[in-house]
Amino acid sequence: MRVPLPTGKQMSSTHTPRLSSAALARLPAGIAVPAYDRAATRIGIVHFGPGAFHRAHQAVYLDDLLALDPAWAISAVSLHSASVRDALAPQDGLYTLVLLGEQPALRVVGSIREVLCAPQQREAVAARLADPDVRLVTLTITEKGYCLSADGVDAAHPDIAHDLANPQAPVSAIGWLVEGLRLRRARGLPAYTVLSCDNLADNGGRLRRAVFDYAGRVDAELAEWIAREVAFPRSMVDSITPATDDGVRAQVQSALGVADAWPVQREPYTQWVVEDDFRNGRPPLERAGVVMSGDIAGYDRAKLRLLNAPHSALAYLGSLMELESVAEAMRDPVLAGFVERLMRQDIVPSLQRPEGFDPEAYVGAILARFRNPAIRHLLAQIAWDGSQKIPVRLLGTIADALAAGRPIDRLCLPVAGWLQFVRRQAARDVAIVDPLAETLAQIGKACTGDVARDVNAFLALDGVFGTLAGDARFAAVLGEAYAALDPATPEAVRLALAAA
Ligand code: CS2
Repeated sequence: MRVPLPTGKQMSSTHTPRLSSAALARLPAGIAVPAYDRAATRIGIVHFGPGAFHRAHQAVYLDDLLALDPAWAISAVSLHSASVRDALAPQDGLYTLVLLGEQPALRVVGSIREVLCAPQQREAVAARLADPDVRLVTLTITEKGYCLSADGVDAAHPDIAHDLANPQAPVSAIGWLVEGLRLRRARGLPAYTVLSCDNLADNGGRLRRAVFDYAGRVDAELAEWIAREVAFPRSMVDSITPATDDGVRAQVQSALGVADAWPVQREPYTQWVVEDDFRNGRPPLERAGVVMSGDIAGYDRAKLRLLNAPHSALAYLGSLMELESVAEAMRDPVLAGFVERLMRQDIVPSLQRPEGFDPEAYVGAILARFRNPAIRHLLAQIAWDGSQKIPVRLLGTIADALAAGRPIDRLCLPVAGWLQFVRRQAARDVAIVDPLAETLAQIGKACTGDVARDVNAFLALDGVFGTLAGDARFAAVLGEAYAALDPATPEAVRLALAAA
């Protein structure tokens, strides 16, 4: 999530000294700092997409790991904006993590040794990708950053079209991954492993297909080399990370006595499950609490379906009910009751169960996390990018339920909630944050309440509903849910949810 931030310059004009390597020794007791000599670490990982999630999750695991093995510091590369680099470079890559437990705990994270902005520092990024010390490239670029089509890469996506025409001056993550691999092959270096840390079902498999597809269009021999040499392990990531706001920045400054331009915050709970499929070595991630697994499909599905889908349900239905945050939505008995039924009765039956997985305990823990009163996680943040999130979070469960002959009535309500949310934002002229924002605004504005007409306009969206777009049963139940939520006032939504 990109939030406007004070730039380095603006921060220094406050005259409060800045967080930096030099400031570390003077921080008050009680603030955890890197437990290793940062100068003695080496960059072994290039990470694309150093947003709040990466910095609150993966970079913290690596911060623990660097105390045990200095070979895995991070070069953090933004693909578009310079805001992370401008905030963190003057701080020597350091930033604060606020853990939102009963008592907030603060920790300065040191695993990011270098911060680059790809469009402005092309050579430095290429040099890192071709650095023999770098053996792993990780990504958190969100669903839309993958530019995926059903079975590969979306060649019509403007960034991919650009890269196909200029493969040695890429702008997309896929373009950079392939250019880095080309450089390594040309220099006789072993390939790096590519690890997606995004919330996508089968993230590694989908990324592998996108990379092969793209590489095949650029250079067939390179594509063959990639097929032979590059591993794309799957992973599941989990930790609730509300966007940084001025309150966190002020809290950090007062606790540290120095200014941090971009601290991050997250719940204490964190999980990272990684498929153990690496070439050319890997960080000893298990020593930092990462679960290394032979098959992560079960974890992956449980997390997307049981945590993210309810999150999206809360986001759309809760926004229509004029609620603001997840904890507030969970205090509404009608909405919370609906979401619990959705999880237990509709989603749990669709899961493959990884060994030792106890769905009841998992559901209970997620509900408790959603209720955490120390976290103000805005529904508006979760509502972003619905066209990318709805398919991976909800539509798979619906397709499975249809195939197994289970009802889909409740499952269609959050999807209908998204449709009504889009319609309401468009009617209010509020911008929708989504790669399909323009199309969605047009569809939303054209909605009249004629159920079949409105729903069909959404079903025709390119690449969102997949095979469900042509499924008459799905269209009918989605239409009923859409009608039940109409007019999408808090009262109408409450009535519909109470009855579901
Ligand atoms: C959320 C996720 O913003 C969203 O869409 O559902 O970011 C969620 O908080 C994380 O996946 C939790 O691991």
